[in-house]
Amino acid sequence: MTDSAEHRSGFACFVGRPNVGKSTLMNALVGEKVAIMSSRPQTTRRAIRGILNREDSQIVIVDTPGLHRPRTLLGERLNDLVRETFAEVDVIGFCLPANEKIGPGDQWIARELSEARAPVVAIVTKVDTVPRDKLAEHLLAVQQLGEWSDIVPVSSVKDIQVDVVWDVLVQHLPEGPPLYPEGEVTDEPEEIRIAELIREAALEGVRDELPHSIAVVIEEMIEPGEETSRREILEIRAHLFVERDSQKGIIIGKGGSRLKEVGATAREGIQRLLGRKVFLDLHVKVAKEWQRDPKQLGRLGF
Ligand SMILES: Nc1nc2c(ncn2[C@@H]2O[C@H](COP(=O)(O)OP(=O)(O)OP(=O)(O)O)[C@@H](O)[C@H]2O)c(=O)[nH]1
Ligand SMILES: [Mg+2]
Repeated sequence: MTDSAEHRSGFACFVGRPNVGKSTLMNALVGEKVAIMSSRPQTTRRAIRGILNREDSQIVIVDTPGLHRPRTLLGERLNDLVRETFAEVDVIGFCLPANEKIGPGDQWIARELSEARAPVVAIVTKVDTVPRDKLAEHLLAVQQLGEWSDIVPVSSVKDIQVDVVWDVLVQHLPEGPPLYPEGEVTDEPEEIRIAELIREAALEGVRDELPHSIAVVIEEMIEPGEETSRREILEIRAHLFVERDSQKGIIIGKGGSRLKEVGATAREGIQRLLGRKVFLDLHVKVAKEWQRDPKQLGRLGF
C-alpha cells in the first residue's frame, strides 16, 4: 500500500433466487468455505459475512438466503433479512445463472432492487455451463431486465472472471481503512460454522421437502481434560432437527447407515476447519413444524 488514503473498504451483498450460486461465488472470492453450498435451493439461511483482503482494499461480502415466494414463517423471515441487508450495503451483486431463463422470480427481485439506494451489479453466474452464443443472448436479456451499473459474467467453479467481480465491486466502495483485522475470513462464530457443516452434509442426497426441514444445533463442545469429557479429543455433541417422525427415519437410514455417512462427511469438514481431530456425536430429533412456529424458530436461532 503506497497511500493509505486510497485504501477502499465497505460492504457488498449477493442477492438472487435460491440455488443460483451466491455462496459458491463468495467462497471463491474469499478462497475458503465460509458459507455452505448445495444443489438444494435455500441452502443459506443466514446473512453470512465473508471478508476479502487485498493490499488496496477490503470487501465485506454478505451472502444472503435466496429470495423466493415465502410459504412459511421461516421463508418470510429470510426474505426480510435479505431486504434489511441490501438496504445497508455499498453495492449489491444481483446473481442470475447463465443456464436458466430469466423468470418471474428474477423480475420480482429486479423490481425490489430498483428501490435500492446502492448501485446494483448484475452477476451472471455458472457461465461454464452454456456455449458462447447462448451466453451472449442471455447477457442481452439481463441488460434489458433493469438498470445495472455493470454486468459481469463469472464461473466460480472454473474460476473464470472471479477477480473481475472483485474489481467491479471495489469501485463502488468508499475510501477508508480495513473494517476487520487482516487474516479474518468471516465473523461467523465457530460453533455456527460447525453446525452449518453438519447441515451441509445432511442436505445432499435427501429429496423433496426434507432439506428445508433440517436444522442443526450444537449442544456441547467438550475439550479433553474437562470434567465431563469422555474422550481424548474434542467432542462435539449436536442435534439434527427434522419436522416429522417419518423424516427422522430417512435421515437415520437403514441401521443408521445414512446418519453414519452424514457424520463422517461433516467430521471431515469440521476437522479441516478446526485443524484438529474431533469426535462428533450426532442425534436426530423431531421439532414438529418448526419452520412455522415462532417459538421453535427462536430456539433454532432465527
Ligand atoms: N457449473 C457451475 N455450478 C455452479 C457454479 N456456482 C455454483 N454452482 C452450483 O450451483 C449450486 C448452488 O450453489 P450455491 O452457491 O449453494 O447457491 P446459492 O445461490 O447460495 O443458494 P441458496 O443459498 O440456496 O440461495 C451448487 O450445486 C453449486 O455447485 C458455477 O460457477 N458453475
Ligand atoms: Mg447460499
